[in-house]
Amino acid sequence: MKKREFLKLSGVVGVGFIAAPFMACSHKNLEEKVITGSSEGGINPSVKGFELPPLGFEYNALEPVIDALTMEIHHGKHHGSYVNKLNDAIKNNGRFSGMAIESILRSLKEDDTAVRNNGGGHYNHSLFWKIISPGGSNKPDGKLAEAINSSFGSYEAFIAEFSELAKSRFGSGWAWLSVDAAGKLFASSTSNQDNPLMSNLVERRGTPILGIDVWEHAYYLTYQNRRPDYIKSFMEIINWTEVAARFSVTQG
Ligand code: MN3
Repeated sequence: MKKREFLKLSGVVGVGFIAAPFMACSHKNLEEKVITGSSEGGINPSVKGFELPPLGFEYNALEPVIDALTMEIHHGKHHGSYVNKLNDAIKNNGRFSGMAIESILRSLKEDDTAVRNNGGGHYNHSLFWKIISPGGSNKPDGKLAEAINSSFGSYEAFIAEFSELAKSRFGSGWAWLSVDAAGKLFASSTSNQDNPLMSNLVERRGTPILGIDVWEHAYYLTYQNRRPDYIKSFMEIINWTEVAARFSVTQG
C-alpha cells in the first residue's frame, strides 16, 4: 500500500505526516486538525484545535474483551479530556502553534508537563482505537511477520515480551511495538502518557505501531485487579492489518 492511500484509508497520523506535513495537513480525512496561525502569541480563534477522533465502531463492539461502558468512558471522557487539555496547553505555549501532534511530541522537553501528558494522551489513544478491532484478531503476515521473526524470534516470543512489559509496567502506562531509526522493530514500555516518539524523554525512541493501554481505566470494570487477564484478552482484538499498514509506512 502506498503512503498516500494508507493515510487516506485510516485517517492516521503516521510518520508520513512528518515526512509530508503539507500533504497531510491539507487532507480533510485526517483526524488531526493542526492548529495553524497565531496572533499575539495565541491561537487564531477561527482555526480549530485538535479534535476527538470518532471511535469507528460501537462501544459494545469489542465485548467481551472490552465492555461497552469502559469504551464509552475511555473514549468520550478520558480521551476527550486529553484533547481539551491539550488545546488549552497549546494556547498557553506559542512554541507548539501549527505543529502536527508527532512533531509536538518529538520536540517536548522535561518541563512541558501539560503538553506531554495531554498530547501523549491524545496521540496514544488515537493510535489505540485504530489498532483494536471488533471481530477479533488475525495474525501478522508478510513483511511485518518477517520483521517480528527477525527482531523477536517468533510471533509467540513477541507476544510474550510485549505482555511481560505490559504486566510489569508499575502504575499507569503503555507497552509498545515500535520501529526504530534503522527500521527495526522493538518492544518497550513507558509510564503515564509518554510514548517512543518523545525523543528527549524516553529511553527507547521510535515510531509506535501498536500499543496497549494499561491504565486501570482501560480495564478495571471488567477485570478489576487482573491486569494479566486483560492483557491476554487484548491479544485477541489486535488489528494486525492496521499495524502492518503502519509498519509499511515506516519502511519508506
Ligand atoms: Mn487510556
